[in-house]
Parts: sequence; C-alpha cells; structure tokens
Amino acid sequence: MSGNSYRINVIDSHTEGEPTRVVIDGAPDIGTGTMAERLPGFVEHADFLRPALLGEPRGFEAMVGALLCDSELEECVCGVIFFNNAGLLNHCLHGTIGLVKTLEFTGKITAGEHRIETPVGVVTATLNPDGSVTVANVPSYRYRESVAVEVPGWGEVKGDIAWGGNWFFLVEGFGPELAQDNISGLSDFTLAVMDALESAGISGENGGRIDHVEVFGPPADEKSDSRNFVMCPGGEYDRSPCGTGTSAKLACLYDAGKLKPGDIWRQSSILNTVFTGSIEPLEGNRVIPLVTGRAWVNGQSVIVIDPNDPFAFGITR
Ligand code: PYC
Repeated sequence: MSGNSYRINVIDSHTEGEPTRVVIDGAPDIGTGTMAERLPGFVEHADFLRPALLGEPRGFEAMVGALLCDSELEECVCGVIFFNNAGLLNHCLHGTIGLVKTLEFTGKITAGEHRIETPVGVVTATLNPDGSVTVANVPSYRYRESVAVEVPGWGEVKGDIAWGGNWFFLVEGFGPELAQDNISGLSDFTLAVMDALESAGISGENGGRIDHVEVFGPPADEKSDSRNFVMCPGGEYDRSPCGTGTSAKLACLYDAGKLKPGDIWRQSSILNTVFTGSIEPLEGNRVIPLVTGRAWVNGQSVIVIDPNDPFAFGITR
C-alpha cells in the first residue's frame, strides 16, 4: 500500500483468446504454506482483488486473475492462486500458460521445463523453443460415465463427470448449435445444466462442486478433432478450449478406449483456437494430460486502488 491506496503491478496476457491478469506484486500478504493452505488467507485479506482487478471499470468479467506467489517447494519456480469473478478457482491451465509467458516476459524464466505449484498440485510447464507452452497437468480421470440430469426446458441431459484440475460435466452432441454467433444460447444451456446438477445434488468425487460445463461437437474445420464451449463459474464462457476442460476430455477419451498413449487430440474452442493434447497413463483410469497452447503478453500496468474512488473495488452487479 502507498498512502491510502493500493498499487498493484499486473501483467496481462491471453491464451488462445482467454485473458489472464497476473498479479506480480502489491497484493496483501496472504500467509505461508502450500498454495492450498494459503487459500483462506486470500479470502480473508485479498478477496477484494477479484472485483477490483477483474471487474469494471478496470477489467471485465471473463478475466482470470493469477496471484503470483513464492513456493516453499524447492523444485518449483513459483506458486500461483487463480481467481475469477465468482471466487477462487481450483486450477486454471490457460492461466498457467499465460503465467509462463508472463514469467518469460519478466525475464524470470527461459525456454525449458519449469515446475509450478497450484492449489491442486504441482504441474510441469515446458516453454517450447517455438514459444508455445506445454503443461503436464495434475492427474486427471473420468469419475462417472453418462450421468443423467433433468434440465428444465431441455429434458434429460447426459454427460460424463471428470476431473482435470476442476470438476467438469461433459456433454457430447446435445444442446444448442456450437457456433460463435450462438454464445448466448450456449451460455443459457450450460448455466441451466450447472444449476440442475447442483439442485440434483450431483457432484464430483467427495462432493466436489461441478463448476464447469463443457459441450462438445464436431470440429469447424480440419484444424481440430472437436469443438467445445465451456461455461465457467461466474457465468462467463472460456474463450480458449479450456485447459483443465481439455484435460478432463482427454481422461474421458482414454477411459473410453478412444485415446492411446502417443495419440494427439486437437481441441478447438468456440472461437476456433486450438489446444493440442495427449496423455501419459497412470494407474487405473488416471492420466497425466499434456496440453499445449499459445499465449501472448498484451499489457503491463499498475492498478491503483484509491479507497476514495466510489468504484475502487469494482462495479458489482
Ligand atoms: O484453462 O483451465 C482452464 C480454465 C479454467 C477456467 C478458465 N480457463
């Protein structure tokens, strides 16, 4: 804090269209420990960053925030806590790719392998010589197959429940047309599915809240194997193919016998940008997803939070 104001240094990027705002410094102290152990400290001391940094008038609702932290794990170059307009995220893979490009931009890392601690585990990110980033994600798996839920206005909708660092409900070939000019129809459908899952008490393993809904359909062109639309908590869709969502998809494909080690899956977003994925098998139906995408740093600024500003902490709706 300087005087009565916060001055927060941020670097912005987008990963295949989806924005990430990395907080480099100026945030309140949220304590020590693992990233998971620091989450209550974020909620207590730094939660104001979410509306202040990601909401109007400084940001917009689709932005994902990433608080850069030191990690107590010797092998990790840093730790990170992800947040969005609705709260803390378990994990964010497009945000990890954005973070890697941000660390390169600041001169902290160069091409090669870097371990990063997230609240759900350590991931290995490789900054490739061509500038793309490959993330070896946390172990991912299909938890339940073809779960039916009654969705008002749509009837019975079936989907798989899978973990890719967040909990996903994956719906294939059902719902509104997957087209960029149909974002509002897709948003209404996926939000209705999310509400219906919650009302029906359908969750991930150990009661994990399913806070992402992913709809799949055929690809728009030969660049990819499938196109998706991913709804995130907070009501904004992912402009990228969603890295944790692609991880969940890869795990489902593997479990269904449709993806083998060495196979490549190209997942496109609703904007037709692409993540490339493959898997390394673990025990049972678990895999390590490898997801490759590109990000570009597109801004660097000092956010000033003056408590006398009527919208110092964002415009909340
Ligand atoms: O890429 O994992 C992801 C993600 C989660 C929410 C938005 N993007």
